[in-house]
Amino acid sequence: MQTVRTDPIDGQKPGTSGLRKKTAVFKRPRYLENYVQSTFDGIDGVQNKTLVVGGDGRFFNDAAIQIILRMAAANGAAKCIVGQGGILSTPAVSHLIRLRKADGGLILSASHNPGGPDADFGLKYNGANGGPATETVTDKIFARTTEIETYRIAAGDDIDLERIGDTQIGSMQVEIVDPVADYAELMGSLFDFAKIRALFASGFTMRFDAMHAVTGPYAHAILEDTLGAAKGTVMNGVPSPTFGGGHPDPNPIWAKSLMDIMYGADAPDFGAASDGDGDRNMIVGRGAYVTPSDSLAVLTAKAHLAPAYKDGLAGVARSMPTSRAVDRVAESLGIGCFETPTGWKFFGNLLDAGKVTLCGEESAGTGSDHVREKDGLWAVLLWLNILAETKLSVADLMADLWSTHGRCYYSRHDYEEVESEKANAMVDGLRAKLPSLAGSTIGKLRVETADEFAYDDPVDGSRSSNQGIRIVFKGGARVVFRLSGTGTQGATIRIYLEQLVTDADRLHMEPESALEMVRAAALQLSELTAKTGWVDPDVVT
Ligand code: VG1
Ligand code: CO
Repeated sequence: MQTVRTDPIDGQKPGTSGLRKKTAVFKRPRYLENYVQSTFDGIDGVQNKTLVVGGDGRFFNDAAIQIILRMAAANGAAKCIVGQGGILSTPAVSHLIRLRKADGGLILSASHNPGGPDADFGLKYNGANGGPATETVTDKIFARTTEIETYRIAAGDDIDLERIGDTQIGSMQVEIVDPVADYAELMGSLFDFAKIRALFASGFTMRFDAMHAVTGPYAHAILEDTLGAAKGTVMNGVPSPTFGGGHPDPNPIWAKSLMDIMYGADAPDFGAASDGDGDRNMIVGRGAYVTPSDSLAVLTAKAHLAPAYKDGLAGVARSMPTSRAVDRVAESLGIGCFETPTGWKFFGNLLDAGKVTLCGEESAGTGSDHVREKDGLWAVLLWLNILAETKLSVADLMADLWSTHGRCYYSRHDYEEVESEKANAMVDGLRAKLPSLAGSTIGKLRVETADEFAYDDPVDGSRSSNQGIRIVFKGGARVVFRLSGTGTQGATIRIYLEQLVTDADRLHMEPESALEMVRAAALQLSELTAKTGWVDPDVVT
């Protein structure tokens, strides 16, 4: 065991989910070590604790795990449970923490951000409920990064992460587990696998794009080996340290090859993709892309068709920028609908308190009370269960949702790597205008309410302020402005556009034209171009 003298680091306050930095920053001497020690200190030490450790397989995953294990040993942890090869998806970590009653877990991932020596790395801590660290814990970890003086690490050789079974580092036990088995069993307990197997046996076809990221082994085992989907259903199914040089973000831009298949001749019945760490999902039918907000609404409307949710839902929650489609479904079901700040950590209390069963975000995250993270494959399996029960196509299910509840046209525009001062100036400008906006007319739209979202947690009473600027217009339009908390360079401005349409003859328009008026109003209000010099977004989803 060694105690190494060290200095405070520019840890930066961990963002929407953990700390993300360029890989080169994490590889600086003592950087990872300082952050890991700060994390251990921030959770009041790991003495006699059991931790789950795993990551999405990106560059530096395995080397970082060896350091974390030796530090856990030197800090007195009783045991670490590690995915074979260092691999565990985010939802699989969440499940393992809960299943094994561990004290917490460390997930090595920068999620959908690219991986590699010149790309991004990340580390997040999840607590004993399996969910992301709360704001309070995050603040404590951050505080330690600014005052840290020493870290502890055990000497010794690397351990073999490939060999399933038990080893020791000093007096700490290390158990290497199959990353897929427990997760697959959980999925089998939630869904009607026999029905889904029968669906595939009847000729139903699917493509699942694992994007060279962590869900490959999970999707092979569950979709192909267990449910009988044809070999080749899973594409890009082997995790790669650089995600095949790609950007493992499941949206129509970065999963374009899947989109081309789904909109091409001979498209399969169903398509889906997941992200770097396996917590996001994209759903697309034959020629029918489903926005994540609409997906949450459909799943809410039909979840009772799957065994785990047959008695109905306690309630649902969505992040504030997520479209209000699910609110309309929840209202018709007579269940509660909560609006939380962006990021999964805010759903944890609602799930733990039994107030909600399903949660979702516009950024392709959907999940339920089976774990405390969003869960990409879970969402895909719930869709499959619903398709198997209803025998409808994805396009039919969408048309049904829209004709019953109206359609919330939706789009997010991202402006990436904007200079931070300019992005902040834009937000400050908007903030200053808020008090005088209600009742005014912007372009062709009349403002109903304008505010900056603050969240009062109904369970623990904590307040989270400055969670995005939202402007609601008469006639069902809304725009939200926020700065990303997951980027590693400059600022990313996100503009979220929404327009509700209930006229039967306007339910199948191009989203761009349905959103034209609210987009114009958003640009006028924010003075985006004048304030930042930007005109067109980098990514539109
Ligand atoms: C983004 C998404 C947010 C999500 C977060 C983490 O955050 O907008 O909805 O919870 O990523 O997801 P931001 O602050 O950049 O908008 V993941 O899959 O990266 O863990
Ligand atoms: Co993710």
